[in-house]
Amino acid sequence: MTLQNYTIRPLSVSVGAEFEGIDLARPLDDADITTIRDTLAERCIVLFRGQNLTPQQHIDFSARFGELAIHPLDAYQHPDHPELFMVSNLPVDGKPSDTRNVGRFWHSDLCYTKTPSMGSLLYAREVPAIGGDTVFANMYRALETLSEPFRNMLEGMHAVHDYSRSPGLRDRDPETSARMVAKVPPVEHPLIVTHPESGKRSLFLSENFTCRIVGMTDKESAAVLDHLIANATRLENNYRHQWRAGDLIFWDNRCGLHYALADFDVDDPANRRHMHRTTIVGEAPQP
Ligand SMILES: O=C(O)CCC(=O)C(=O)O
Ligand SMILES: [Fe+2]
Repeated sequence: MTLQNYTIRPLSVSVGAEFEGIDLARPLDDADITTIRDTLAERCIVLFRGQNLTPQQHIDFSARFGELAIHPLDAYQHPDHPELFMVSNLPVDGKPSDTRNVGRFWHSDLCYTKTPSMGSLLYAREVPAIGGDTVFANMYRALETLSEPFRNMLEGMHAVHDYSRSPGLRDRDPETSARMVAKVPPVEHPLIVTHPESGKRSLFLSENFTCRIVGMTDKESAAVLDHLIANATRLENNYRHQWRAGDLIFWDNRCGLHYALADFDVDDPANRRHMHRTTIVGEAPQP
């Protein structure tokens, strides 16, 4: 049974699927949720355009996919809904928002924690006329497109993910950044992981946060990590989303990376970009 009539179309060869004709404010049954889940695990992101959701409706839809995370760090939360992480360049109490430059490099959300996020649902409330796109990459393909000898070398290896490498910390005052770093000590995760739903294997690493491969020298590690990110994020392996207000993108943090472009002036009041994000709790990545 399905409660709404919709169609699904790919967004690019490598990444993404759009559900057309679906209204997330209206009821969806378990079969619809399963279809969304399966498409997400296969395509790494799913897009729903033209949505008109209250914060509660956004939260209710997200909660059908798992427990919602409250961001572990000092984040900018919606005043009435701590589950909503605000990615916004609108001033807060007359001061520039701390989240006006979130995600300006290739990453998977909360990869620097023991249990990284399963997925995030970002809902665009206001977007600039031009700029502020988000780009996504498919980490199954990032693994598949490596040569067999290279893949064999990575088999069984672990990498260190360390929040203190975040370039965003430079924007915070030293006390806040020390407090944030103390909350999330470095963790190790397998470099090659198995997606718990699709059963397919993918690479698991981010730029900056993923700082070292266990057992390698610093130089070896840097060369390998650079190559893995460069290969993962080749243009052929991307989908670039130009946001419209009302778009909601659900991305899978277990098999995809994303990058929020800093190509517009975030401090120009004419460029309002205001998004609400929910984050689904995930499990420790398994090899
Ligand atoms: O603003 C965006 O497009 C994405 C920012 C980001 O990395 C996130 O919300 O996880
Ligand atoms: Fe992110």
